[in-house]
Amino acid sequence: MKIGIACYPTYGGSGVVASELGKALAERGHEIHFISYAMPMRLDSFIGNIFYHEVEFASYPLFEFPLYTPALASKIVEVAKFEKIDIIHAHYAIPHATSAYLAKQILGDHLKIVTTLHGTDITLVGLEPSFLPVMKFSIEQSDGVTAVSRFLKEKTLTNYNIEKDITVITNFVDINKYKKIYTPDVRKRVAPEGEKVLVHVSNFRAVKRVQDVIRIFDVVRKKIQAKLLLVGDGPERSNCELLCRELGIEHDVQFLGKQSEIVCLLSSSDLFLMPSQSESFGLSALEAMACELPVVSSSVGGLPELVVHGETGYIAEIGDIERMAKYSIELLTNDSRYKMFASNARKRAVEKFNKELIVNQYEEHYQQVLNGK
Ligand code: GMT
Repeated sequence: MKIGIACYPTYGGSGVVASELGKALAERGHEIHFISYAMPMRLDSFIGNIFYHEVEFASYPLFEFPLYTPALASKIVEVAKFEKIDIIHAHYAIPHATSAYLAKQILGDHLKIVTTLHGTDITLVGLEPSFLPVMKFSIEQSDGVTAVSRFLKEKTLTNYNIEKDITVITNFVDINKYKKIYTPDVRKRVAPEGEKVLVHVSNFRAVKRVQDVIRIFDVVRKKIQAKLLLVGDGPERSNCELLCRELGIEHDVQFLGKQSEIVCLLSSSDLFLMPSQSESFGLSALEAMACELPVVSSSVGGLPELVVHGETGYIAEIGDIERMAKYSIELLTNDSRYKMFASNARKRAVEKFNKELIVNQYEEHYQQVLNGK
């Protein structure tokens, strides 16, 4: 198949899923054309069968805001026409599904659109009155729609009052790349006194509740010797640094910023924290599980579909810092339970969310869309 992928290129779950999916499809012999305003983060090396088309958008004194939606639509038209694309896969509905719809109107019905709903495109941003009608329409006009969790599918159907068949295709992980590796040097640098290591990876938006991560760690640290690794960057970073200083724990917390080599850091850690306010799936928690890390998370969104309470980690109400800290301490002080959870976490990633399995589901979905089912 010839597949065009329209996605955000930045540090974020939808761009990661789009890039990893494109790479996996290219390895299977499909021709993949990425369309975005910058090179997607994870397309960092040359892979045959993968092409990248940059969306250019002109500025003009009259335009107070960049007009990305029509510029993206024009680029989709150009790529689809000249590269003879079969399917445009729009990742994150705003504005990708809308631009794809526009392109289809220009090119005709033979161009098929698959839209994957990722999270805040449905639960937050898409609900804004200024987006909602366009979102609903663009989703309804897609030939195929997938959502990354059962939770997100239900939210879409109810919030947008959509009567559309939505296929749940979860996030996935490359279990050969994401696996525990031996990292004695890094571990020694991170935790020189043999401390336990807690880790959190995100884009530091308010929705991730990174301050809760710090408060959970503060409670844990009072009971056991521990260090906290914070990976990623974003709007909440300064507030988080301030909080660490206020709590007097700044020497035990390392802000590592955006990191591309995450496996080594996960392998040097013991427990992953994800106390999000909203999370349609939780890709970074899955990547941690594949590296044998139990996860302590909030119970929101799709997280209970990923984290099995009492088997691969624990879940608690949003903001219940005491409980999440209690669960963390329980795991970090009980060696046999910890080992069982760590191995269960890896097993669940391998059995339910491994790349081969999920990419098969996307291929099947494309085929159904092309067959008009
Ligand atoms: O909604 C977002 O936060 C943005 C989105 C992204 O593009 O980074 O993240 C979402 O998509 C990921 C990949 O499908 C999911 O694993 C995340 O759970 C989801 N984030 C939220 O729902 C907050």
